Amino acid sequence: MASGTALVYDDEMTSHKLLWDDPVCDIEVPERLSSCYERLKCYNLVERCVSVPVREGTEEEVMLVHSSDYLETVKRTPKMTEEELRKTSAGYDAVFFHPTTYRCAKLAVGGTLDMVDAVMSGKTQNGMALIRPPGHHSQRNEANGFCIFNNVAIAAKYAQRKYGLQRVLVVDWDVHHGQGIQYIFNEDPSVLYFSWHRYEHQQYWPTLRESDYDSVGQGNGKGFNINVPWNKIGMGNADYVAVFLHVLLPLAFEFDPELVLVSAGYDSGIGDPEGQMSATPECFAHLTHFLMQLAKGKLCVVLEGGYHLRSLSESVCMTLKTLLGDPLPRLSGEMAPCLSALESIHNVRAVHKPYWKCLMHEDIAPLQDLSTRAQLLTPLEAGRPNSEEAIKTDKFLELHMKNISFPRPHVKTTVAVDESNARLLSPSVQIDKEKDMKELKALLSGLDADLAKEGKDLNSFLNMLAVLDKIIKNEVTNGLAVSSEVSLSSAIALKHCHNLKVQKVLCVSVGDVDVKTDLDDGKVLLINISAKPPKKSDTKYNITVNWEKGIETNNFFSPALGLILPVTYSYQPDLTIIVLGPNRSVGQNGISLLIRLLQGLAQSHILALIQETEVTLLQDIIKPLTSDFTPSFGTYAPDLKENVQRVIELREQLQNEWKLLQCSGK
Ligand code: Q9C
Ligand code: ZN
Repeated sequence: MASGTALVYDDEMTSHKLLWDDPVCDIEVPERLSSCYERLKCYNLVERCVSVPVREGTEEEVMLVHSSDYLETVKRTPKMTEEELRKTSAGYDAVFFHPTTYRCAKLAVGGTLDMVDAVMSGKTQNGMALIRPPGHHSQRNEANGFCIFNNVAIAAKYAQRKYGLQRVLVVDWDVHHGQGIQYIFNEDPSVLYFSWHRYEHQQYWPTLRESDYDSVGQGNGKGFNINVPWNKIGMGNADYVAVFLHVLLPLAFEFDPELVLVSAGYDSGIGDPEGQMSATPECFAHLTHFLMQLAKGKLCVVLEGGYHLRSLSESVCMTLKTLLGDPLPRLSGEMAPCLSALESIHNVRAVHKPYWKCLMHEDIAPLQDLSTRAQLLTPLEAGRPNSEEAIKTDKFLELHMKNISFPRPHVKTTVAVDESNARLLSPSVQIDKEKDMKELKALLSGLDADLAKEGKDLNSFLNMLAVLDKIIKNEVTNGLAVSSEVSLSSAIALKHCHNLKVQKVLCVSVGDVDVKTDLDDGKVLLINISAKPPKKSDTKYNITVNWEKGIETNNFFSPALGLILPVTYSYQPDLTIIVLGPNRSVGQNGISLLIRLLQGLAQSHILALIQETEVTLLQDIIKPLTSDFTPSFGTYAPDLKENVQRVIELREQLQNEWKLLQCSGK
């Protein structure tokens, strides 16, 4: 199994710079690269990566995407005088050439391809390339928007050529539309291109009609181009997460890519003078974490834009930390998407419904008329209140990063099981029998459970508490315990969390599990996934997802992405308990996916409880809890209609309470 993270960086790419006055281009500075690297060093991240040297991309590689005429033009620039460089630059929109530009652009391509090789060969699991000049605006015959060669588009073609890949996903989270990538793959169904971008009803650069949500691709490529236009500025964490959960991820899991490339521009982050958005650095940790669940974890992140140096470098660090498998910081801010974002989400889902099975059963209202809508909305008005942080972003970020930094536990997973599974007891948990037994008895009496348990049962509760304590103390990130009675075990755990002042606990159970708790609303959120219809009606904090096992399908995407994650990301727990009982209607892959996705919450703190009778599951639970695992889903099978309908019903019922469930403006 591949492990490790490739890091591509070379000082030489700082030599490309603007030699004359140009207010359009003067934000694309060499310090963009050096400040990222400095910050990575501050967080001791560089030494944890596999350093991949850059090389020049070859002419052949450049010509996977670009015309030889264009290549020849760029090739002539190193010998030009400043006057000639200016003239050549002026021939394009928002571009500058320097005598070293050609060399740097080749290094950017080569560095990106080296990273793709590291990941595709299994030398590393994933990677990040800190390069410039950026690429996503550049086109077959032209440079555009600071971009010379289209690094990511070349990487997609290269990976397909060299490794025979059938499906590559390109996620462009830069705040500008990567129209270059859209054009290159517009008729190509083997590359799924996703981009969100500041659009303001075509008022914002590059002011193209084809950047709107109704450009879905052409010919064979219909359905394989996803545009999410932002029609207001100020989009933040909730808006970004909502788009991932309701648009990108469902389609991406259905697409089932073999490699994911990210056009990672950080001008979509807070403080950026171009983007004017408000997503904080930790948001990029979560976006990265979501994408790590695709393509067996083969993920290559390539720098594009990002012009607020502090915001850029903190966000780059968050991305790299996540690639390295560190626990994720809590997402800050209220988890409610704004109306303008919901409108965009609705429109893109509506226009893609004909092409994707996962949208098939969704009852999506017709599109709003494009032309009248544009007149109703004033451009440049923030979709959400412009937070005070946007004004003094530097100061804000300094404080913010202090608040969200957290110690990295030395041990990731701890396991407590009975003797028959003793080989799994590593690292084992220490139990202070006397003291812990007293504690357990006190907990049990509060739960009026039958105390006449045989010793063995009490032992399993003691084990569970020992693991739970380690998690709460942050000595380990997550842990697992086997129990003879998971329902009671869960109730004890919840009570114990309450006693230790853990504020909010999320408890997700699968199968026949009935967790009884007398704790106040809000302290615990219970979600049960069960083949049986619920006995009681759902409330905000007690939700039953009635899910029937489909024939030959392991598909659990729609409840995971469309219901459980929106609710739990809205709730923001401090600890997650996952309970696996008997008679589960969710398959192995579904459970792995759930465990992996829930690691985005509660700073990745998870306690997994398994019913004794289900120990055959043990390895399948331990693997996703430890970082060296990447799920594999196989060919997409559509959801059962009845199942999807229940998810939609629940979404409608609960979307006023849990705002991330919303996926339309109505
Ligand atoms: N009035 C990247 O982020 N702005 N490129 C042009 C013209 C150009 C951004 C404004 C922004 C280019 C990679
Ligand atoms: Zn950009």
